[in-house]
Amino acid sequence: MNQLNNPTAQAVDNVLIYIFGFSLILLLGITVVTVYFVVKYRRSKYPEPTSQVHGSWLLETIWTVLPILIVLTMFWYGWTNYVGLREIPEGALEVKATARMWSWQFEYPDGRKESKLYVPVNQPIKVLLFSTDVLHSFFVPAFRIKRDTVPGMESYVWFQAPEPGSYDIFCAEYCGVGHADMTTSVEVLSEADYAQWLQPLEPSATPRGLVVLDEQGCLSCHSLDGTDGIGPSLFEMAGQPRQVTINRESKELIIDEEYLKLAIRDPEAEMVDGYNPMMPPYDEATINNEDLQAVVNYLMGKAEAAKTPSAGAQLMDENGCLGCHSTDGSDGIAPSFKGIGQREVTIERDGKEITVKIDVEYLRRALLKPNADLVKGYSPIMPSADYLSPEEIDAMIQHLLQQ
Ligand SMILES: [Cu+2]
Repeated sequence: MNQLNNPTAQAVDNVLIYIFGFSLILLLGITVVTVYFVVKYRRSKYPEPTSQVHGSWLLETIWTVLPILIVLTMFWYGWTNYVGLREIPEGALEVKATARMWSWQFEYPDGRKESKLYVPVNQPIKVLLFSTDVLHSFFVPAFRIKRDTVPGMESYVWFQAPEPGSYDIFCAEYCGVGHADMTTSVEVLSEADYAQWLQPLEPSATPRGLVVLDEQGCLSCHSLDGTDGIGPSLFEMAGQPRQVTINRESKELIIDEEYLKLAIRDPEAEMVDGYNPMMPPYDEATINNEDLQAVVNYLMGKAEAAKTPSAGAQLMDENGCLGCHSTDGSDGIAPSFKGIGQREVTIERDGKEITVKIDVEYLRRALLKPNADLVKGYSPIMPSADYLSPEEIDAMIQHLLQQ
C-alpha cells in the first residue's frame, strides 16, 4: 500500500527506520573497526603494546556525549510520533469494536452492527475498543496499529486509510482455543461506495436469525454444516436427541425451542456432553427477545414469515400505486413513498390538524380508508385497496416501511 496519507503507519515506520538505521550504522562501524584493529595489531606482528596513551579528555567526552544525544533523539522522535498515535484528528468517525471469544463486532453510531470494519477512504477513524470476556488485542498491520482490549476498560486506536481495499485484522493476544480464527478485515471503501453502504440496508434475503448468529460471532465456534467445532454444530440439530449434563447428571433430551433459548441465555445450565463450558451467556442486553426468537426459529428450521418485500413491490406496481406516488422523493399527485416509514405527517381529523407518525396502523388505514386520515395538501382521490387480501395488504405495508 502507498504509505502517503497513512499517518499511523508513517509514524511507526519513520521511528523504526530511524532507530534501526542508527543501530545498523553503529553495528557496522564498531564491527569494522574491531576487525581492523584485531588484524592490524595481531600478536605475531606486534608482540608488545605500541601505544603509550593513558587517557584523552576529548575522546572520552565525544564518546559519552554523542551516544547520549543519539539516544535522546531516538526518545524524542519516538515520543512525538507516539503522541500522534494517541491524538485523534478532528472529524474522526467513531466505531465501537467489541472483542469476544472468538470474533469481532463493529457497531456504528446509528446502531448498525457488522462483523467487518467498513470505513471510508481518507477519513480518520477512531476505533473504540472493548472486550466482553478476556484480553484480546486489536491488530491491523497495514496501519501499524495494535492495542489490547481489556474487559471493563475502554481504549482506542485511530487510523486513516489512503486507498480502498481490504486489510487484515487479527487478534494479537492469545485468548483461548479459537484465537487463531479471530480474524476479520477493514474494508476501505471509496467515498461513493461508502455513501452507498451508508444507505439503509436493503431488506436482505438472509433470515434475521442467521444475521444475528453472524453478528454475535456464534459461527466462529458453531458450524452450520455439521463440522465439529469448539461448540456443537448447528446443522440440522432441531428435534435431535442430545446427551446433556444437568446438575452433574447426564440426561438425554430432544433439542427444542426451550432448550435452545436456555442454551443461549444460560449455556452452562444444560451443557451438551463432550464440550467445554466456555460459551458466555447472552443476556437480553446483548440479544433481545425478538432476535432470540429469530435465532431459535432459524435453528428450528422454521421459515420466517413470507412477507417478502418483492411481493409488496410487485403489488404496488400491479395496482398502479406508482402512478401517483413516486419512490424517489419527488412530489406527485400523492406523497412520495421514499422514507415513508420514517415520516410524520399532518392530517386533518374531526376538523383539527394533528401530526402523526407513519406506522403499520397508519399505512393499513391509508390503504383501506385512504380518505379518512388524508395528508394535508393532497386531494381525496385515492380508491380503497380493500379488494386485496389481508396478506397482500401486509406485504405492501412491509414493502412501504422499507422504502
Ligand atoms: Cu482474541
